[in-house]
Amino acid sequence: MASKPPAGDPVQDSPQVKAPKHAAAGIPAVAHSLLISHQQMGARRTARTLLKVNQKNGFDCPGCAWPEGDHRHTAEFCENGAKAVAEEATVRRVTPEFFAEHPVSDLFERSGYWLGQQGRITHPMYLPEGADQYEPISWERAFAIIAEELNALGSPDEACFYTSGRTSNEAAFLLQLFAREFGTNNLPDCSNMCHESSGSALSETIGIGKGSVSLDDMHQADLIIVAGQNPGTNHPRMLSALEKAKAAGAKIISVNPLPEAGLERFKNPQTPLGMVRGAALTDLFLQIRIGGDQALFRLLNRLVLETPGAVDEAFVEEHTHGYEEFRAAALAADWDETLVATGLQRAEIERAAEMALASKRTIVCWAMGLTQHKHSVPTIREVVNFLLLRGNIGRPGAGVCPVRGHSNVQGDRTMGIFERPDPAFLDALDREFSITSPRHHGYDVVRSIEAMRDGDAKVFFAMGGNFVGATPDTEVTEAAMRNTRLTVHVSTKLNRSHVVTGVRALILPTLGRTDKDIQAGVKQIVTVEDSMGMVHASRGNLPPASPHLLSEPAIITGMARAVLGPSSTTPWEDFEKDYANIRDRIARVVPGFEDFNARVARPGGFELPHAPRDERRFPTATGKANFTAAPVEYPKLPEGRLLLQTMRSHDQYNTTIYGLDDRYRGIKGGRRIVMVNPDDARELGLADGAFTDIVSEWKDGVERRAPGFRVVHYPTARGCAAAYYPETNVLVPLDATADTSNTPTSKSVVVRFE
Ligand SMILES: Nc1nc2c(c(=O)[nH]1)N[C@H]1C(S)=C(S)[C@@H](COP(=O)(O)OP(=O)(O)OC[C@H]3O[C@@H](n4cnc5c(=O)[nH]c(N)nc54)[C@H](O)[C@@H]3O)O[C@H]1N2
Ligand SMILES: Nc1nc2c(c(=O)[nH]1)N[C@H]1C(S)=C(S)[C@@H](COP(=O)(O)OP(=O)(O)OC[C@H]3O[C@@H](n4cnc5c(=O)[nH]c(N)nc54)[C@H](O)[C@@H]3O)O[C@H]1N2
Ligand SMILES: [Mo]
Repeated sequence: MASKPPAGDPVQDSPQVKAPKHAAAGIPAVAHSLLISHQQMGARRTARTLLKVNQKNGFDCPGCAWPEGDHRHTAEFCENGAKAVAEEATVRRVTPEFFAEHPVSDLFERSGYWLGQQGRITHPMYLPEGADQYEPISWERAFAIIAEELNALGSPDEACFYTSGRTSNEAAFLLQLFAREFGTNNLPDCSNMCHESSGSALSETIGIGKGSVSLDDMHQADLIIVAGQNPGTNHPRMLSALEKAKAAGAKIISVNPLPEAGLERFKNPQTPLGMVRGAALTDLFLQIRIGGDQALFRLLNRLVLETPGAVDEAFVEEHTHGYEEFRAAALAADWDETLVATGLQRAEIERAAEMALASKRTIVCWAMGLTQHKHSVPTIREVVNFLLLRGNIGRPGAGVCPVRGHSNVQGDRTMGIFERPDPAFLDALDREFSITSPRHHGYDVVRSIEAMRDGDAKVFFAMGGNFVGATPDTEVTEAAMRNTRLTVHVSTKLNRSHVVTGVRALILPTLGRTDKDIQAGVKQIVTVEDSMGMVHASRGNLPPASPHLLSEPAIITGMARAVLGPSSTTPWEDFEKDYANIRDRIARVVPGFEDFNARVARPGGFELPHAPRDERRFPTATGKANFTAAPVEYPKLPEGRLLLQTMRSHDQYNTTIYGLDDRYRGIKGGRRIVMVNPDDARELGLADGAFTDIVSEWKDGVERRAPGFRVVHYPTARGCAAAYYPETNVLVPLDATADTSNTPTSKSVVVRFE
């Protein structure tokens, strides 16, 4: 089973390699973001757009989900936020003429980078059965086709409704309402591939699947541990919070197989001095082996337990459950095994323990480096154990901080985008709309792919995202998509999912965050929830990319009316005319949104309740915060193999590629690179600059191959390798998923080189 890199791509992928950087942001960051913005938007539009990012009367940055502070700079933007905005606010257009010139067979041969660079899609487009060309179609006809296919299904469970995390609260609420009224909980979302492991671990242990810290907590912490996260690239505004925490005396430990520039030193573009000199951020760098984090935190827990007076006995007694069992397991943690699992020195772990013991307020932040492994859920539970031991949850300056990806991925979940909804949520929804939601669980991302592959799902609808590009096992996924009757993508830009289609396909172009949204003559706002549970309004201010676009809520209401017909008593038309009507319903269904319209009108929005943070109340099955005692796991590799993590470069937003550089890591002009520790490379006979195929090994014996990668000798931890996603998704087996959360193990793929 061999795959080839996309051919016919006019963009030459020929990586140049220089020494990695030791600081993030600064002057090159500002220069680079302005360059990309000018290319996509021109000078006037750049100024007009960037001034509105994350301002209280502007739009929410379509980049990451890091919160905005109360005191915003005039240009509260970062390099990668600016790139995300430029990508959406581009003046380039993909028109019906474009599709006439480029049949699907041509577009199929292009890279994702090329597809995205063509600009905003201007018209609804339809690919009829047997055709090789998308043709323009009216909205009415598009909705009729969806209705035809959905209503012909043997069961509503033969349809899947995917959501990516940019979708507003209003659109997400409508989509899940539509799916449930139609009769299915098949609501896979990008979370399934992202922070699902965090949600699973946190709901079980603290009773809510969300982080417990605010920005203020970050500023007040004594110790912040950043594990498995690259904020310099993926959450650049987080560096300002880390800088502020440091200025107030906090210490920072980073736990990562790679020395990431942003965590070493930050040159704050908002302050003249910071721009030049920068602040050192990391006090202790633990260069861990991929997948060694559970072992690390388990041993840290042993060291805390062995230190007299270190455990917050009162907290443990009053608020937790399962302590004795956990304590026994943690005391049994073995030094030798931990050193093997982590690749760290004993002194480094002892130093980390000293810092943890010296801290009265500790926060642990994490992202994909912790969530995308087989044992991610027990790993994150061990992080929770670590925090519970010293009472570091539910007090200022302390807590759990899973740093979310997409700008509204957390809000989409709050709105009910979930294949395993809480029965209480469904009860409230049913009462409000006089419907009967299905109670059986739906498909997540991996199960949706399996269902399409096996012919059990026949219609695939995506509210944003790039399902084909973002999911694992590219060849299997592509075959699964082709096995459907109809694929529908609500999109702003062209991507791989538009060229690997069902028998018929629709592209429904929509407004983005930056676009002005006018319904029935009135300018609409939408709302989003950030990584720290703050809900606020977002107002686009640019003329839409084309007069033929519909907003996401308008697309859902149009589809709902066509599919459900007059028998639906839901007032879809009212929802389309005024999104305040949607918010009134959200206020009655979703806890924490009481008086939604009034509260979101306040500048800065409002904070959602969080029982562990607000009142040290833990709504778990035991009514307490749960210690857990899972056996320690870590990856064990056969001879001559490395563990590959698939990650983001500095010039991409998930499957959207902004450019071919990864500036902080010293890579220029190409993406098909694989980073290998020089000592491993020598043992494996991989010269720097040599080209290799990466072959993944999995128990099914299927050979998954990603050809033609340039070897880069790079200071990653021993036994580990790193390459970019989505080029390497072909290597991730569909059934290699995390226990409990079912998240693809994109950060631990066993590979060999040929
Ligand atoms: N500019 C930009 N911003 C983004 C995105 C983007 O693509 N571009 N994507 C958004 C989304 S959806 C998300 S989810 C986030 C992703 O944000 P991140 O999680 O920062 O993204 P990744 O590039 O996957 O980086 C994973 C980090 O974990 C480290 N790592 C890998 N394996 C391990 C391990 O086993 N242990 C430890 N301790 N570390 C490990 C890697 O070296 C790397 O530093 O960013 C969001 N923001
Ligand atoms: N190997 C590997 N795979 C991974 C990961 C990894 O680290 N390694 N990370 C995983 C993670 S964390 C995530 S979150 C997923 C991301 O998966 P997705 O969210 O599905 O992918 P994106 O690349 O963010 O989607 C980009 C597309 O979204 C559309 N879009 C952009 N803005 C809007 C909008 O406002 N509205 C609508 N309707 N559409 C819009 C555009 O058409 C664009 O092409 O990928 C996952 N896959
Ligand atoms: Mo994500």
